Amino acid sequence: MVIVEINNASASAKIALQGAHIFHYSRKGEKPLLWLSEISDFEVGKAIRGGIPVCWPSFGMNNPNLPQHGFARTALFEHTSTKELDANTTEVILILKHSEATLTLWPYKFELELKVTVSDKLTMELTTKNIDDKTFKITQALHTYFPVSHISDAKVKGLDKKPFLDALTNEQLTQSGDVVFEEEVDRVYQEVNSEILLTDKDRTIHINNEGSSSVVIWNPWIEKGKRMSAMRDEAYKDFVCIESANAFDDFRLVEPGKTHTLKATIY
Ligand code: TA6
Repeated sequence: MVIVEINNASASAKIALQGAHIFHYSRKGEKPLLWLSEISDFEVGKAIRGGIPVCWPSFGMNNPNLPQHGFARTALFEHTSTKELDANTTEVILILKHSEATLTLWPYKFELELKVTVSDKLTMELTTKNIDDKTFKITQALHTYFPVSHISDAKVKGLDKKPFLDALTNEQLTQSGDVVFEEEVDRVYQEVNSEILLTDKDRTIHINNEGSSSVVIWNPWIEKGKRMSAMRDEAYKDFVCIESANAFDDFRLVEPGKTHTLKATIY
């Protein structure tokens, strides 16, 4: 698998061209900010388990005609540029364009760009451009896997009183207090427009999203964890997914010639 490796004065990162998949980011002298399964395959055609899968043009099974989480996470992106903006900041651009294969799955002409800025923060800007003559609908996510000291220490703050869809029961509920993990959690929070924090014993991770009002929180817990591909049975204890999304009702319509950008900054 071809990867882009970045090392500057403030951080390091690794991005696979398959899926524009960032699978490592850490600030100098700090622990990695992304969780990566030790037994992930790194096999062409299979999504890497961990890091930041790009789910596009459909989140989950929001478009039942497409594979789960869309096709971008296993498609080969083109690495179009790397710029050293200063000693602490590197910008990488990766692009995916429609092809015969994508048009068979999803009949629209598009250009999808992921701009990754690596500094003391990691910033992703996922821009969808419609170069077709018909409007299309997208749902999407930057499906980030964050490592935690232990799942029972993890708390997600910033979602108190937010409505959410419980994807396990299909119920529409309202959050009360922090999100904690004592069982399988698979929820789509709505109307989210401020910073989210993930805390555990050792640190606080900040997540800021733009161009999005939905955030997915996921941990498979014990039983689903055992069924997940490319993941040890006990791995559910080690990570939480906090996904910067446009999911379900937060879909976006992109008109011909127009763009939509989903931006996430984490540190
Ligand atoms: O975003 C949460 C979710 O859709 C879960 O339902 C879950 O199974 C997961 O993503 C991982 O999906 P994957 O297709 O990568 O196995």
